[in-house]
Amino acid sequence: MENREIARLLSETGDLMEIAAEDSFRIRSYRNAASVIESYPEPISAILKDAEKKVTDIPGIGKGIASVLHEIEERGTFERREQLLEKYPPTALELLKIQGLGPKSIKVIWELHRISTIDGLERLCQEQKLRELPRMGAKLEEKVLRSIAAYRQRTGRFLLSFAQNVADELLAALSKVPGVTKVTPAGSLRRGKETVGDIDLLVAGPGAEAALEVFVTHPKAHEVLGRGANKASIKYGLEGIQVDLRALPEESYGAALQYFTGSKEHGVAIRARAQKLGLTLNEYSLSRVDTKQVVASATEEEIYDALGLPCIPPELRENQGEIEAAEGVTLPHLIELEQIRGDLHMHTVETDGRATLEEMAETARARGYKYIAITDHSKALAMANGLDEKRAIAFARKIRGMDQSGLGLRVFSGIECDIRRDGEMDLDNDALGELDFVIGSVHGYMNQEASEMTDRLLRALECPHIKALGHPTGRMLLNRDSYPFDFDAVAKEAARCNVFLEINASPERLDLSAALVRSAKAKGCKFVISTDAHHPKHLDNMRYGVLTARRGWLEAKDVLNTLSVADFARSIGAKPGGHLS
Ligand code: DGT
Ligand code: CA
Ligand code: CA
Ligand code: ZN
Repeated sequence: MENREIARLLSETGDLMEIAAEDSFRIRSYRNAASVIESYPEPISAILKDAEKKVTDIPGIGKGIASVLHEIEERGTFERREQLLEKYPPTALELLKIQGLGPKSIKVIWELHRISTIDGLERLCQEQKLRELPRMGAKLEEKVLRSIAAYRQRTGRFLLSFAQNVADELLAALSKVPGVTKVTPAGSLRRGKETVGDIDLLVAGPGAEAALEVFVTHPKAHEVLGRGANKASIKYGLEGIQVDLRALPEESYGAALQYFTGSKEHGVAIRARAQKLGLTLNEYSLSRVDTKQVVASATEEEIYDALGLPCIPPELRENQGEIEAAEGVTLPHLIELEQIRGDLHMHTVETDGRATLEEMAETARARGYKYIAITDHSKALAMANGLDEKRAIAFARKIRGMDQSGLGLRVFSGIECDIRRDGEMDLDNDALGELDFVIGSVHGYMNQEASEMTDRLLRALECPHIKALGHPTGRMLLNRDSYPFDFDAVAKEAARCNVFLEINASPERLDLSAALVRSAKAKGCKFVISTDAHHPKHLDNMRYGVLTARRGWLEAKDVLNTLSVADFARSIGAKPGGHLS
């Protein structure tokens, strides 16, 4: 079993234990083990099989969890989990995804009404019976109904990073098939959309048909939904994401790529443009309507060129003005991953990160970065052992006095300072003033009224030391929407105060969204793209942040962390010290 699957079994069991109101310490040990295993570099099942190794040597894995792991390795599940599943049906876990309902409520609903499904819960609310349960009310009932609607809308979609990993596994297998000359993702994945409904892959070359066979017989193709002469669809892996593969002749690859990349709206607008030019475009070619002569088909560049346009980057293909911009030669020079020179949001073992400053710096240096900012949490996040004023000042001084020559890049002192419920920063100005890069973020009290939240954010922007607004809307993809607030007012104020808006590259957030990035740019905002890494490998998520920035039409000059280290230090007014020699 893969680490990801083991982690899922453990964390689900943690959720079931919470519904069962078990000891919180034990619940935490399951969840903690799940998170350790999920990011563990080696396959846990290999360690379990290896007589010379012990899983208990992994930090976060105690004896109890170790025996659970052995049981999972042997029979794919474990006793504690089975007992809980007897008591609470697995559908109860789905209820945890409804905002407004905690494990305790789910337990009560199950015990009093034997309801464990979303449909059942919806009926309960419609019959106004939820409000009669202890500590619930009419307001909660309305909230739950709204959450159910939102949940239904987002289910059936997957995070971009998840889809990318699945695509990478399949692309590796397909590109090995003899005679396959091209394999590419298309659809929303290629456009870098933050969530993906299904994965669309294209393959070309004399080996394309053989590739179809490899595809439908792939060990993780748990279900074959359809198989034709030149296309097939499967459900992949435990999560059952759908993947469509199309086999194409090489000469129509460009036309197919253009067609299946979409978006549908972009495709419609492009075909209308073709029509005006006396041309017709489909997934095989662009050709003349009158003579049927093929004008272009092998590459996307040739197709756009024949339509009098430069090739429009996939991230912009949403019919949101990109065709007009291409026509007027005003398409932006979109930012590229290689232009990122530093990462300005990351956590270490000082708070809830998993690695030391040195380990984070080394991974960042290996990526070619010239600088990073270490931004651990502030004291409001007591669970994460957040820094108080004293520790924050000590950290700033340590960085300033440090000989950084061995690190190979410059480390700036920073903090992710909590924005308290009233908009006051969690640390005093004396402490914040010592740090080079202060991010202000909202982590709690997210259910305030829109006006209250707006005032809270506006007030935080007045803090003289705040440099960036972290994950500005608080959304968690497929999980939690933005808290309500007046985004335009906050963006305008951020532009006025020179506070950078963060594009948080964590695949669960991608916050700001592309649409808000574009709207904030129009208001004069500047941005920072950061990973919020809690582990060195999270630094790799930068690409998702850059994709989101590209979908928001950003250029390198809109993004703070494309600056050279000297320009960056100057622009944030960094204190001297921490020099490389
Ligand atoms: P998704 O899968 O919901 O995240 O979004 P897409 O964009 O990947 O959509 P999908 O998988 O249904 O189709 C892939 C592409 O194929 C889509 O972006 C454009 C093209 N396409 C599919 N169906 C249609 C259609 O009915 N009309 C047009 N014009 N294009 C279509
Ligand atoms: Ca798709
Ligand atoms: Ca599809
Ligand atoms: Zn945060």
